[in-house]
Amino acid sequence: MPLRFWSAFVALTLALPATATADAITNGGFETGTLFGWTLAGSGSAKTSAIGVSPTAGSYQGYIETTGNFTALAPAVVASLGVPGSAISGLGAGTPVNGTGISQSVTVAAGDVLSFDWNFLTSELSQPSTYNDFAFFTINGSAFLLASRNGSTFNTVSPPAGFEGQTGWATQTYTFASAGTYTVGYGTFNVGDAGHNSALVLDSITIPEGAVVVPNPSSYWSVCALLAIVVALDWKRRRYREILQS
Ligand SMILES: [Ca+2]
Repeated sequence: MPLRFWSAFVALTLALPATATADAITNGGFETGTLFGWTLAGSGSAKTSAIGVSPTAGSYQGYIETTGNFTALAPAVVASLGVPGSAISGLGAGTPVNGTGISQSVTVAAGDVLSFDWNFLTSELSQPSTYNDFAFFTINGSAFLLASRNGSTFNTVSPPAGFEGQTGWATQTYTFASAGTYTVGYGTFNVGDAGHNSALVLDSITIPEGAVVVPNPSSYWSVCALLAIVVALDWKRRRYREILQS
């Protein structure tokens, strides 16, 4: 009996399939070192801690900015994110001039939760408040303000090179009420002018899809082999008893 118990125990243990967590977001940690998986409108890239901000996970973080030769005019960024201009003006941060957006399409189940880490950097703090640069995220046509020059609190101690302050990392979540395919986007804009850089740094963008069963092919053969041993030993034991009784 003990032998059979342990054989069965081992067989069941080996039969347990491995599980892995799938994610609806592609390259949400930017660990490819690129913006692979994201549609870019403007000036953005994956950056290491060399920019003076450390990623919240891994070696890379996403970086999009408001100023520079490769930024795009606001209408182009807004169109790329798939949101109406009214959604951006509705944020109340001012009329955007130029900046950058990244986005990607995701398919989610009802109740799935988008989570991400963000940090807003700006060099507008020494400028008049008219220049209210801001950062936001978008979900299928709706926009949500993350930070602005006038509305956020900035840490101005040892700011990253080229900036006067940073909000520091914060985590934001969004729960999808209904299943479907959505565009998730991030953007940052200059307000009032096209100079004095601000940037939105992103990391650990994730929409966990729950545990997915990943069958381990070798486990089935292990189970078959162990069951064969159990059956063989049982047959041998019975046969031995029969011989003793005869
Ligand atoms: Ca990362």
